[in-house]
Amino acid sequence: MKMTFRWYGEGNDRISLSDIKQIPGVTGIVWALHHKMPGEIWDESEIAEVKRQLDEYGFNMDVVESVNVHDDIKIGLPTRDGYIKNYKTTIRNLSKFGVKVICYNFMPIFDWTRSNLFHPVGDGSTALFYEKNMIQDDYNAMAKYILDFTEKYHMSFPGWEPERMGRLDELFKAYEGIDHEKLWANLKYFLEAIMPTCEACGIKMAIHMDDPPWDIFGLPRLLVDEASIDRFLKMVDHPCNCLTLCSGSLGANPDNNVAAIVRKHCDRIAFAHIRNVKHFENGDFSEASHRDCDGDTGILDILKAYHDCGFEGYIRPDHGRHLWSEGPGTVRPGYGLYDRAMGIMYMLGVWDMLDKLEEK
Ligand code: DNO
Repeated sequence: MKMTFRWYGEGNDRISLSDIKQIPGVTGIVWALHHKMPGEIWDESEIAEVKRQLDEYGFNMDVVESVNVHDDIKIGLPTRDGYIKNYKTTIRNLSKFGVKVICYNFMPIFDWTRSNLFHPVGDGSTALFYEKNMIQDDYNAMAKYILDFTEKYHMSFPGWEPERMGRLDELFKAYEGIDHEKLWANLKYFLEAIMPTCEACGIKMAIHMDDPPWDIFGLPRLLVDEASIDRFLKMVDHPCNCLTLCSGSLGANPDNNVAAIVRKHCDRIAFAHIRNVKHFENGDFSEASHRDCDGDTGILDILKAYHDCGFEGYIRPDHGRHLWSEGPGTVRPGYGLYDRAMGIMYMLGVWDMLDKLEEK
């Protein structure tokens, strides 16, 4: 496996490349052009600038997260073909700089959704939290909570662009009538259109799991469990049609056995997100440290499954808690430095030991 770290870019992340360089084992930066709106072409000159920055520290830029998919593609509007054409141009431009994996999602309107960004964990740290009752009908209240936060602290979250969030009612109207089957069909249309470009460019499209893995606010969500992953891979059975297997997204549903999914589909997992989640009886969940016993995701079983399968793809610690000096205004929710760095050391510790045991 190849260890990576997500970085939001110069001027957009308080963590520096020099900070990341000091974490053992990281070879690549998971990056994106975060100022781009879904549907916009990523220009070569902009990609070249990021490459220059990463080269200075000897990091590769093999994985991009995310090139967001325009709503018209997800809804299946006639305008989708123009946006798909742009997407293909972006794929070609990225491949010129050696990019190998594009992580994206096909969630309608919202990306990951939480009710509290800084929930006390109990030891002085805070973490992202999902309170089931808070995410029921009032999508405007939930979006307002997130947007007030991003506005107050001058940041934006990928997938939560204020331009899109500012017309939520309009977006919900546009998605009216898009049920699971229509969304599956639109995903198939998109993938079939871009697969030849991906193949020619040597790029794998790695879909992110839906987070949380169930419908929210009446919007359908597709990548939620083993059966839907089976369906997805069969639907477009192409080696460039791959997964970003996010243990925390899937793990929010206690019925999901992530390690079993790894063993079943390891050859189609291009990118592994390792995140730990702790469940509460009432359906709420909190994110947790990467240590196995701090959550219910089965981090050790998952790492063992990747190791047993000889996983050679990219991996990164996903959300971490906010520690020590990290809090609102000083850290991107879920993307602090310390807990993710500790997550890497935990994962590498487990991995190195598994290597050693194998040698015997
Ligand atoms: C959460 C991330 C996701 C992911 C997108 C990919 O923090 O893992 O937001 O980047 O869903 O498009």
